Amino acid sequence: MNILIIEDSKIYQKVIKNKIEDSLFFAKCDIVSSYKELKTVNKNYDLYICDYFLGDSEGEHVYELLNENKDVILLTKNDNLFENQELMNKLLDYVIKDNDYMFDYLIKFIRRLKKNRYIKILVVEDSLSIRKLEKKILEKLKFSVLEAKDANEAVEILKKEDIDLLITDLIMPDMNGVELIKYVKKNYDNLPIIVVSSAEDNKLFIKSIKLGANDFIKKPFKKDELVIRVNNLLEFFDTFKKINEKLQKDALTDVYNRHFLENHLDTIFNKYDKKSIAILDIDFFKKINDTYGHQKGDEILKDFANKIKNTIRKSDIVIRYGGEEFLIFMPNTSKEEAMIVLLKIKNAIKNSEFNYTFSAGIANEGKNLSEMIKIADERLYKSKNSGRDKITIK
Ligand code: GH3
Ligand code: MG
Ligand code: MG
Ligand code: MG
Repeated sequence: MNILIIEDSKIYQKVIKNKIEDSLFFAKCDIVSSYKELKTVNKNYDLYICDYFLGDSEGEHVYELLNENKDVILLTKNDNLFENQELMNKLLDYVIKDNDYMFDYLIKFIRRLKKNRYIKILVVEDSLSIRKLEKKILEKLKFSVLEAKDANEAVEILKKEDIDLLITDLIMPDMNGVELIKYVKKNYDNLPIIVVSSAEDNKLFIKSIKLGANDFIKKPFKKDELVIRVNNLLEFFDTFKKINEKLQKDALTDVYNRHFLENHLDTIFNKYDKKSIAILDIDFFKKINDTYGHQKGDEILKDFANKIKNTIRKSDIVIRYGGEEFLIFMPNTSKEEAMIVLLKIKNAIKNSEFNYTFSAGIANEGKNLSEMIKIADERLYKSKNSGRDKITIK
């Protein structure tokens, strides 16, 4: 992202440039110090960060950039400018130069802007003018925006498109916003929702939040309100997704953990008619630990997990089932095909820098997940009892 900083204070220029480039690997900043210098710039920038008063301009340069439809973030100490709603509406955002936190806000905002291109928002609103206003504000922030004039249309769009955020009116003809929220909660549980409605609809607001909407905005709203609430909610959900992913992964080997197995594998398991499960357990691992130390043991566990990950298909799932025990779920796979996968893993380990073997059991019988696991586990023990370094499928 190419950014032009327009600022007459040498100190501010440097601080802004350094803060941005240090925090955002994708950002590259150039600097101009005056309106005169700005006029000599013929390059197009993705973003203009502008001081309002320059030595040779009392804001004219800002209006000029806005007239050229440039993306401008205004930096200013002058609070009065904020009364100018027309100017505010044309800006991407503004930052008040009165404290150090402004840089954190600025950087967060730019980082968000970069991510927004990949975010699809569905706006559901029966009033054409409000719908267009919401769309315009959101598109300025680089979001992809889809529109629905009523809830039924929204349902159709949700079926076809991968929507990241739903913004919905509450009072609409036919199906109202509350009904839409019920539908979304049932079918798209993790989709964030913001409701937008007139202040008189207090009862409906409360009802929609109780049903699971994440935030609300009262009409008529200012541009800032919509921007801040949308950005904040998306940031929150990003963090939530990251934490959730971490919770499901094993820290040492970066494969799924028991938590994932217990909460999600059942649903995935039931989606497929044909499937196999393999359980793999490293042989004499206790001895490896005792002989070479726990750290070496950890390295071997990582090596084993990597060999498995590099061998299986994208649709297969690996889980660290116990200390040195891994479970592989293989959809659309027969026992014989699963056997081939495990032989490939065995082969990969032969070329590893570490010297170890594993035993395994494979199953595709059983009427549910826990039965299939039980059968695979019994076969693993057959492999162990018949001398280890073996794979059992019957
Ligand atoms: P077998 O061939 O019968 O499977 O023998 P084994 O020694 O591999 O099996 P056992 O279940 O007796 O021992 C497993 C060992 O794995 C004991 C435990 O200390 C070790 N272990 C479990 N988790 C970790 C880990 O995260 N890191 C390391 N280094 N060792 C672990
Ligand atoms: Mg309405
Ligand atoms: Mg073992
Ligand atoms: Mg074990």
